[in-house]
Amino acid sequence: MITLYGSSKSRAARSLVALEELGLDYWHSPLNPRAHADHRATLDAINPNSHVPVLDDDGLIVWESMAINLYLAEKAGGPLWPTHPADRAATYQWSFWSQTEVDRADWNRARRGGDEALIASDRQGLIAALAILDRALEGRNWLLGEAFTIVDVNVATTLSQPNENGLIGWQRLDAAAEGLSALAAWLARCIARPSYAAVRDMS
Ligand SMILES: N[C@@H](CCC(=O)N[C@@H](CS)C(=O)NCC(=O)O)C(=O)O
Repeated sequence: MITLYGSSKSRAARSLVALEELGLDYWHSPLNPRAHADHRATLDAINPNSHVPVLDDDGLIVWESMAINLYLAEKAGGPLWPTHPADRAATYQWSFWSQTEVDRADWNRARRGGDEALIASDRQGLIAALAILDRALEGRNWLLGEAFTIVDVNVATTLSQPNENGLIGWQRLDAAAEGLSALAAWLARCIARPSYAAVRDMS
């Protein structure tokens, strides 16, 4: 039995999209620790970091959205999990890149602090990172080429959760308006998938 903890309006959306794409049976517990003290207590018992998402796979607890998604995709096998080591290397590379270069802790500080200079440099830094992804996507439908795989789920959901309608990061950047046309087209393909629609409707 698989349980995924975390509201669809949080980073848990990344793992909910992965579960939908992999076609796995699971139970969703939409923990919202900021709104409910009892949810916080439940979360603290399964993740010492007190963050969602958390996966419980028959008693195996995994936290960190990218770890959860890579674990699920490898375990499920099938078309979302690349068989060639070079493709798996690219999968790890872009998944970790999305966390260190896009979902950065220091950029979260800009969001909370309200410091205009920090917000402007956050925006420039995000655009510079996105330009790297844009170049990698030129001439290809998906990050690994012709096949949609788990790395597309990981990077797309980090950039824009289903409830964020294709706008990127907390500053809600529009890739097309920034001239990132390959990235904009790829993101549009990702968010048009049924998995995004399914998660958008969840609690
Ligand atoms: N790197 C973690 C980040 C998880 C994270 O920051 N989750 C937020 C929700 S979006 C959280 O649980 N924050 C704790 C809180 O809301 O108190 C991951 O990707 O799983």
